[in-house]
Amino acid sequence: MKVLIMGIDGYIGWPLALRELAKGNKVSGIDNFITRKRVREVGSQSALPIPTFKKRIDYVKDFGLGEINFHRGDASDPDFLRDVIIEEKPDAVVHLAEQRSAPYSMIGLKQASDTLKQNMLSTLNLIYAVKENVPKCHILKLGTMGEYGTPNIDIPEGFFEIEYNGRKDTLPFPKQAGSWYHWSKVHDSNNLMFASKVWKIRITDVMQGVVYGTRTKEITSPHLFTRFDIDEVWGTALNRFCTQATIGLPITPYGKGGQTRGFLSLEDSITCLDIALSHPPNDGEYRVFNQFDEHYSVNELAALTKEQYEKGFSKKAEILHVPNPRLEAEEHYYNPVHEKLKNLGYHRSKELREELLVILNDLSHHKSRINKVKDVIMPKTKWTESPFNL
Ligand code: USQ
Repeated sequence: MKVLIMGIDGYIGWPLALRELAKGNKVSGIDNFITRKRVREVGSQSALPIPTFKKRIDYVKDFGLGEINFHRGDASDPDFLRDVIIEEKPDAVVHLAEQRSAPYSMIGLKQASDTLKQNMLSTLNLIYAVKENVPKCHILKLGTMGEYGTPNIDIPEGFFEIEYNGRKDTLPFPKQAGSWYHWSKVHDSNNLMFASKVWKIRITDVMQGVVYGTRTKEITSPHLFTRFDIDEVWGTALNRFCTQATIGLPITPYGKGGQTRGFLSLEDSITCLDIALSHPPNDGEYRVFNQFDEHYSVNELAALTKEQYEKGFSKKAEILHVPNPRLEAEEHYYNPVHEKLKNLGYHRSKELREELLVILNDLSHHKSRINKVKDVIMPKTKWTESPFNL
């Protein structure tokens, strides 16, 4: 299979490239390195050192994994993306090339507008490039569990059957995203669903939870590390908690800490994407996968991180509830269905406690690097105060 990975230099794009190469697939990729640039702009860096992309390609060859055909450019440029699709003629495109930080999108108008424009344009460009050049190609698009928000009822996988005024239909589940970033993914989902209907494109829209971890089966050496962000803008909950424990900062659940989300390890995220690639949808099918392993509150994750750090390193870790910079429900019902990937063979690779020790151990070798960006770990980016209760 020929797989084109958009956003191949990213946290998920890189390990996915390694997995697909290891499976003997032909891998090409695009990236404009904007995440590297934006992380530098907030005064941060990946906690684990990562090589330049040129070096990455060399290491992949040295490890006997094969070759990556790389195209540097911006997916929101339609000509660039179309030309790559024409050259590569992929069987599947994995679209990971979107601005992925909720806090970044809430900094101000410029960041909100860049997020909405670039994310929606990249998806629209991909839809057209596929429709006009490789109409049988499978689009595997990374959406987010955050598209659904936190409704007070169960969350289905994309669609649900509803009866209203005596009539029944199967409809997309209502979306209630909590940041401009999450809304950009909702708009993408709507556009993909429409494209699939009118042009019979095959689409998998993955509603992924929060990913944690430093390793996958293929990341056997620091030369192959993927990026690992920890600052308040680019880092995500559990990865940040492990980092905070590692350098002796308090672990920071925001507000009451009852916010509950679906989580999964990096290894499991890559496995799920690979399963979706190996089981493409039919012509004209738009399918939605809820991709996470288990749901946890941030309080539970903070407590587990503290427990594992204290056990593994015989040192104390502290938990500090800081004022919530976001506007979000801090105590709520949460019960999303996640069956479709399991039905295709997905099962969790490791227990969370075990994975936490792997992350903490990797980070323990990079304390001085992390300490250099210590000042950008505490939350600063605030959702505007609002009288509305989300
Ligand atoms: N949180 C804390 N303390 C922290 C950091 C986060 O309590 O130090 C809380 C947040 O308030 C939030 C939850 O943890 O309630 C998740 O926040 P996050 O920063 O880990 O994740 P989020 O902003 O939702 O976004 C991340 C990725 C995004 C992906 C999404 C999946 O950046 O690309 O789409 O997770 S989901 O959360 O399911 O929407």
